[in-house]
Amino acid sequence: IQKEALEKIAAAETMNELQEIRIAYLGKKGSLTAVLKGMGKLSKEERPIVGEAANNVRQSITASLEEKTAQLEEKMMEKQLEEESIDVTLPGRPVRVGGPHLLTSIVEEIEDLFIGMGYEVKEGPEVETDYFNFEALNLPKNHPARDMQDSFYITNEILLRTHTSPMQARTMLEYKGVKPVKMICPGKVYRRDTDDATHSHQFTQIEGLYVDKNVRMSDLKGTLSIFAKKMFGEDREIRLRPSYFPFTEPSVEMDISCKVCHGKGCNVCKGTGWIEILGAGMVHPKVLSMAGYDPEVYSGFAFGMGPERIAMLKYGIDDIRRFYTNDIRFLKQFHHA
Ligand code: FA5
Repeated sequence: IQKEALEKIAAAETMNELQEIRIAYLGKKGSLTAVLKGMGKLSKEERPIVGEAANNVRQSITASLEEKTAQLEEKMMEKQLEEESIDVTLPGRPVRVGGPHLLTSIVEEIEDLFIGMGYEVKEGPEVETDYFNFEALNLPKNHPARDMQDSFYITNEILLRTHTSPMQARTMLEYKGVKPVKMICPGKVYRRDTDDATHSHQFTQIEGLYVDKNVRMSDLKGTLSIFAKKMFGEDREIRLRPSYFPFTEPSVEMDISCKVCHGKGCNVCKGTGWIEILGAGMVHPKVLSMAGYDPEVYSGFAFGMGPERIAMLKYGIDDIRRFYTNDIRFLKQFHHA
């Protein structure tokens, strides 16, 4: 039995095999166990001799099993180390880093420019009340100019804001008619416009508002001129055209000079050499007084611009939808910006 067991142990290659050998010899039904069980049938003289021999065999098999188990464990460990080892001399795989979206960069650039002129940056709700989106801006119910901005209503009184102008009224109320106000507010706005190369149903605006004593139209023109030159270069001209917004009087639209281009893919600056980028004007006295500022004491200007249009002009982007379709080949071009 001993010889046979030791040979089998020496030949075993796995832990499972060792376990089987242990059961075959030392288990309850194992062959050595059978010898020990059969001792009762032996004579008094034979018993101690056979008993001692059987115990020796048991000890030798047990010791051999232990030794082999240790050997196999060591082998497994070596194998595992070999398989899992890392070749530190292999060249690494490049990690791709993302960058800010072009629209984010443009908005931040505009923010920085106005922060430099003493403006604070505010944020307002995208889900807005009819009161702030329209009424507080001198657009009472049934006012025909409400049609200028086709709206997404949620209930009768709540809608997705159609512009960032509600933040004019909200900020003035916050400052309670005493402190001067100098803020810009970037954010998403929503309109039931049909999407095309220059229109989107959801786009970005940046509102600006400056209210103080003795703010004049020439301050507005100077501010916008500085903005245009810093954004597009010293050689750019601006042009203010008379316009109409119910919340400013007088109202203007600002065009910026641009190179005329022709042909396919030329949607940004066709024909005239000018492109509209924002609406602006002197804050209407009614808007001032509704927000608690005395129009006899305070005056102000406001503007609202479209950063998508500004980026299109700056980088010659032909279609506003490129901002939202997120083609990585398009976005990657602006990661330096
Ligand atoms: C307004 O929304 C006024 N609230 C702006 C304003 C603010 C006037 C303060 C006076 C004082 P308007 O609808 O023209 O105005 O939009 C302003 C700018 O948003 C436009 O000049 C244009 O740059 C951009 N814009 C308007 N509609 C869209 C559109 N569908 N998709 C992309 N940009 C748009």
